[in-house]
Amino acid sequence: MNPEEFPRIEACFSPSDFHKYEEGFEIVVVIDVLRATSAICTAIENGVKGIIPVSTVKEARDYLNKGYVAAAERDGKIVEGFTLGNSPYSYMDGKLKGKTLVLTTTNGTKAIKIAEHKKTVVIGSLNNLDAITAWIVDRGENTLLLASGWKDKFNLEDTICAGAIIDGVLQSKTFRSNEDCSIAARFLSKSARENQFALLKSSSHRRRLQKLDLNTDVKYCLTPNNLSAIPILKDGILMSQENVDKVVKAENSGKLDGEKMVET
Ligand code: 3SL
Repeated sequence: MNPEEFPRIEACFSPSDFHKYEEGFEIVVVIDVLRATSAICTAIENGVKGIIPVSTVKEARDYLNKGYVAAAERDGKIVEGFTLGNSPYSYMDGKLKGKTLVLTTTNGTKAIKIAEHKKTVVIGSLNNLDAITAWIVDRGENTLLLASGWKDKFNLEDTICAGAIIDGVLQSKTFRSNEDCSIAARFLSKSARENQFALLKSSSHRRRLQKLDLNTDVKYCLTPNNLSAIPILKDGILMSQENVDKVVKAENSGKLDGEKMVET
């Protein structure tokens, strides 16, 4: 195939820029290294059946009042009235295995909601770096990496993660990448390769979380390839490919609608 015809892989630095980049991309990978997408990958890998991303604390509270397991974070802290936020460590012990939970976070779930009209939305992080890279290559379609940033601003860690994914995908020699955002992300990711933690020491988000005593979370979220889960949005619920296949199979045989996936 002529390289000009290869599918594209590009980065978008912030949800506020999404409308400028989204045209022509039906696959969007949402990235929020600190901490939403790291927590989502961790939860799915540890057996959580589904995660319903919602935009507002009010929506999460409504679900909570109806008996759902619900998690809410704003400005790095668990919102009053909730016991769960976006720390990956809350989703590792298997206590939520088989459950569907509701999640709202400052940046990550907002980015997911912005992209939800696309054909396919998947979740990327440093934790599932190689897995998501291989998934993108395997799909072979135009793919946009959406960095969640911080309150619509650019951030280092999501951009570095996007750059690492682009590098990996381009190694397959079956994709192309043209945008300056993507080139910049690759440069940043190369500088970070030696020591992610050192480069990100000065990042604003890291400083914010350090003040909240969340260094352990930061270290975990910056660890590449400790997970292989690829959460996929299906009918508004993030789930593993295995569960997506089950839902599709059941839908096709008329036995189940999306709602039945939800077990509180
Ligand atoms: O998870 C998120 O949306 C984050 O951007 C917020 S935190 O500062 O990492 O808690």
